[in-house]
Amino acid sequence: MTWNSLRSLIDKNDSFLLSSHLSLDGDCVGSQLAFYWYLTSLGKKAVMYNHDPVPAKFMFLEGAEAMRTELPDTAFDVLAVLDCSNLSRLGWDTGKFAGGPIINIDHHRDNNAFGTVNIVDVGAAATGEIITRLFDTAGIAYPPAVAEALYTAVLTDTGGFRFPNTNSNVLHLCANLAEKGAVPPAIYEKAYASHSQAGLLLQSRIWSTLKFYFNGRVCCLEMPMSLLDDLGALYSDSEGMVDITTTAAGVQVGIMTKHTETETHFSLRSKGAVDVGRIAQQIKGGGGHSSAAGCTLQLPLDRALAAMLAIVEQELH
Ligand SMILES: [Mn+2]
Repeated sequence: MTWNSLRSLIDKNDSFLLSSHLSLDGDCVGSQLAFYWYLTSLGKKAVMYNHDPVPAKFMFLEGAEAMRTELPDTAFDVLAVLDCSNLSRLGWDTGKFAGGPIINIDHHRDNNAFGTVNIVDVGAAATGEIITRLFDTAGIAYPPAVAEALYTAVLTDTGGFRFPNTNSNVLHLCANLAEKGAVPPAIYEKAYASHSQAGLLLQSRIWSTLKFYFNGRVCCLEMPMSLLDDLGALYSDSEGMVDITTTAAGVQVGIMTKHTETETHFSLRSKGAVDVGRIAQQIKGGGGHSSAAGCTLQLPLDRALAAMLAIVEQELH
């Protein structure tokens, strides 16, 4: 049913603008590339536009160079939003699409069903998983480059098959993608083992901030944003560092701050005992999944962290 309504919306229209949430991750990139391939294979006109650029490590994916950071002037029939829980998370003004058809394919729990067609499965590990299942259910044969994009989406949104969303369905799906041409060790190397020297130096500085709270139940890392300029590193070089926080035995909540003098962003992680999505939702604009979430406070680090720890303490077991 969902596939039929998606397919009829695609059939009735000719041009599509694809977009994903701010600060693109592997799922945003892989899902867009796969959906872009599908639309163009049908002879449709499609453009991928995002507020933020593709992280360098995902540029190996075929078609990634076509993803733009400048909104095209031309009109589009349909806005297709992938891996994004609401329109404001896109980070750009979608006003000109108001009232027109919008496709919403996502797995975020706080997705507000903003689309004309909504394919939202909060049980899916990645939007790439939803798209793979749509293709497979519809019997669509896709080339190895698309299998690679979809595998990258699922690999990165499961933290390299480590997060609580990793299950037998996900592993079967990825085995299927490997059979269709995705090469797991090659994608691992691109996604997780292609740091720049400045990026690895940045990580060493972040490691050195490690602290524990509440008898080891909370682990925290800090990244002053000024470090990026100091070292010539990129914001994306810190991606995945937050996951270090939950590798200590006994940790229930992992926190990584990214802060300037006036603003503190929190990335939150859980191994399952605590719902960090619920923690993030207590702060305006925050949200995410039960095992990975984020929010921002317009406060300097010391005051923001004190406020966050007070919220987290209520959720600990
Ligand atoms: Mn995702």
